[in-house]
Parts: sequence; C-alpha cells; structure tokens
Amino acid sequence: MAVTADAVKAKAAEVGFDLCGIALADQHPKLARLTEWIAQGRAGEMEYLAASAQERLDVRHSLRSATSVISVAVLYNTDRPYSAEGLGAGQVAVSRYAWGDDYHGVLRTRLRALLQWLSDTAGPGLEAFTCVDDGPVQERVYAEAAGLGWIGKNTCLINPGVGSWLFLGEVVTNLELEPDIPGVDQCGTCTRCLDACPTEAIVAPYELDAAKCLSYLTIEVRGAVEESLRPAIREQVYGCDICQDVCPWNRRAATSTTPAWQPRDEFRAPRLVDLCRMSDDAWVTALKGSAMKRAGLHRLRRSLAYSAAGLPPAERTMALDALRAQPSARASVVADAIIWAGTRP
Ligand code: B12
Ligand code: SF4
Ligand code: SF4
Repeated sequence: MAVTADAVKAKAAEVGFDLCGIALADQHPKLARLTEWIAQGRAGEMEYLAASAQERLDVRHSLRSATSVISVAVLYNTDRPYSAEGLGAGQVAVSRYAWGDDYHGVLRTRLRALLQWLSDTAGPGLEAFTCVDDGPVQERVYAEAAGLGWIGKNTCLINPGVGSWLFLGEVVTNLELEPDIPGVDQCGTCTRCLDACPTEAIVAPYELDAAKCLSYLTIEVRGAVEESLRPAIREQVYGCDICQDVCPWNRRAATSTTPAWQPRDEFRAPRLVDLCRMSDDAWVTALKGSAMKRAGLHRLRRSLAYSAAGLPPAERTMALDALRAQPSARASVVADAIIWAGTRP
C-alpha cells in the first residue's frame, strides 16, 4: 500500500509527536555551514561532530536511497517559571530539557512505533533509519525544511504556534513523500537572545560559538573548564535556557502535562547548597533515566564547585565542604574545581 504524507503525520500524532513534517533528503544550503563552523573551532572538543561531518552534510551518505526525512518534534515545556524570570536567593537552574526523563529514550520508543507502522504499511521495499540527537543528522536544518518552524538567531528551532521547547527526531527513508513548505524566519529585528547571552556565545545572528556556550561548558567539556570561562558558570549549573527564556516566541509557549517532562523533586527549584550537599549516591539515583547522566557525576560536581565560587563566604564554605566530603571529590577534575573555588577572592 502506498504511504502518504498525511497518513504519516496522522500516525506520528497518534504515537505521541506534537509536530511532524516532511523534508526532501536533499542538499539544503544550510547543511554546508557545518564545515566552516567546525573549521572556525566553534565545536570546541566535540570531536564527534567533525568525525561524522560527511554524513551530517547529507543524509544520503548514511542511507543512499534516502528521498525523504520525516521530521518530528515533541514539546517538553512545563508551566514552571523560566530561569531568566529571576531565581530565589541561593537558587540555581538546571536546564528545562533535563528536568524529567531522558528524552532520547522517550522519543526513540515513539520513533520505533512510527517505523514499525511504516514497515507494516509500505511493505518489504522500505529502507529507513531513525535518529534522535545522537545520529549523524543536522536535525534543525531538516526540521526547518520540513516546515516545523525556523532556525532562530539563537540557533534553536522555533515553531510559531508552540515555541522552541522542542525535542527533535527523524525517520530518514526511501519513501517518496510530499514535502512540506519550509519554515519562514520570523525573528525580524529582535536581538533579545544575543543581548541576554551571559557569555556572548551567540557571536552573530544564527551563529553560536559552542565553545563559549554554558550548555557546552557544563555538559560537554570533560576535564577542567578554561579558567577564564569558569566565572560564567553561576546560576546555570547544568545546560542553559537563557536564550530561549527571553525569546518572545516563548512568552506564551505551549506546555505539556506529559509526566516524563515534569521536574524531578531535586530540580524543581534547586538551591546550590542543597545540590552540593546531595551525596554521590543520591546523585546517582537522581541521574537514573535522566538526560543529565550525559555529564556524569564528576562533571556535575565540578560545575557545582565553579558555581559555588560566586556564593557569599559562609555559604561557599558550606557548599565546598559538602562537595569535599563525598568520594567523587577524589577525582582530580572535582578536587581541582573545589580548590579553585575556595581560593577565589
Ligand atoms: C552539538 C549540539 C549542541 C552544542 C552546539 C549547539 C549549536 N547551536 O550548534 C551545544 C552543547 C552548545 C548544544 C546546546 C543546546 N542544545 Co544541542 N545539539 C547539538 C547537536 C547534537 C548537533 C548540532 C549541530 O550540528 N551544531 C552545529 C551547527 C553548525 O549546526 P546547527 O545547530 O544545526 O545550525 C544550523 C543553522 O543554525 C545554520 N547556521 C549556522 N550558522 C549560520 C549562519 C548563518 C548566517 C545562517 C544563515 C545559517 C547558519 O546552519 C547550521 C547547519 O549547518 C543537536 C542534535 C543534532 N544531531 O542536530 C542538538 C540539538 C540542536 N540541541 C538541542 C537542545 C535542546 C539544546 C539546548 C537547548 C540544551 C540546553 N538547554 O542546554 C542548548 C541550546 C543552545 C543553543 N542556543 O543552541 C535540540 C534543539 C531543539 C530546538 N528546538 O532547536 C537538538 C536538536 C537535540 C534534539 N534532538 O532535540 N547543543
Ligand atoms: S544556551 Fe546560554 S550560554 Fe548558550 S547561547 Fe544560549 S544564552 Fe548563551
Ligand atoms: S530572541 Fe528574538 S532574535 Fe532570538 S531567536 Fe527569539 S525571536 Fe529570534
């Protein structure tokens, strides 16, 4: 039986995707930006991006017969306040995307259901693979091409109806499906995200220097963070939402009541001192099934120590003593961060 784009979209909605569109598996001009971006050192130590650049430049390098990319998105926003609205005394922010269950698992289950249906409906000729985040696909470019929204100046995919708090995923396939009309840029003259970024990581509209982004510094950097950048790790202790918090398209962003995205107790309105006081064992439990486990215990403890450097003296001592008391403090990356934070003026 022939599979139509409308039938794919209906099935995508049925298995739990909030948005679905079709892009051609083609040479979209924005894909080519990746090469220059990496050459400029914007990827920092995320070497996996350069290692898979060939595939990322064109999905047909991963699936030769690919003709369509089914792009899907899931809204993860909740009705909790934004970090840029102001945090309480001693409070810090964990990125909204990491409050609940690891999105990779949730989206993969839904993509598998969609793929199973495609396979049952299209029959034996189907060739396809699915992706969410970690596959060799530049997801925002395909999402824009599939009409799910546009890539904003903050480089996030923004949907005019629901905002940008979206996880993206794809089915790359040899099915010939009617493509959608690409999303249209609606940033206009706005520069709120560039103005609000605490590290000036958005070096120009649509251009992010990941090496300066707090999300990269707190999640991706494996060892010690370059000394000059450590003071920037303050309230945003894991990931960063500021350039989305301030975006006018998120002012009335849609919210989801899906249990998977609701904040775990530890991340609801966390105080830095309390996060430092959590034992290693408590952290291991809190990280189970969470996207935060990408950073792992040591990187998290390291970022908490950097952040504690900004606390008033008495609280700083309390926070650093608590970090020092746990076995993870024996790791040099944590130990060095505690020493650095303790010797800050
Ligand atoms: C590496 C990576 C990061 C890096 C680099 C981010 C970046 N902007 O490049 C870091 C660690 C910093 C990061 C942070 C975050 N990430 Co991230 N990340 C990725 C990943 C794995 C690859 C992105 C990539 O290839 N970057 C390289 C750049 C060059 O490519 P690009 O972002 O697609 O940019 C395109 C356009 O912007 C355009 N372009 C670039 N420069 C210019 C300049 C001009 C003039 C023009 C016209 C166009 C243009 O071309 C580029 C394509 O080549 C994707 C998943 C994936 N496989 O795509 C998730 C992904 C982009 N991340 C995601 C999320 C949720 C985040 C965070 C919100 C998490 C957080 N709260 O901390 C932040 C957001 C920070 C931000 N403002 O982007 C989501 C984004 C969802 C959305 N609505 O957009 C994705 C899609 C994961 C997913 N499956 O849901 N991330
Ligand atoms: S996530 Fe934070 S640090 Fe990164 S670009 Fe956005 S505002 Fe800047
Ligand atoms: S804050 Fe303004 S410039 Fe930045 S992405 Fe949103 S609309 Fe675009």
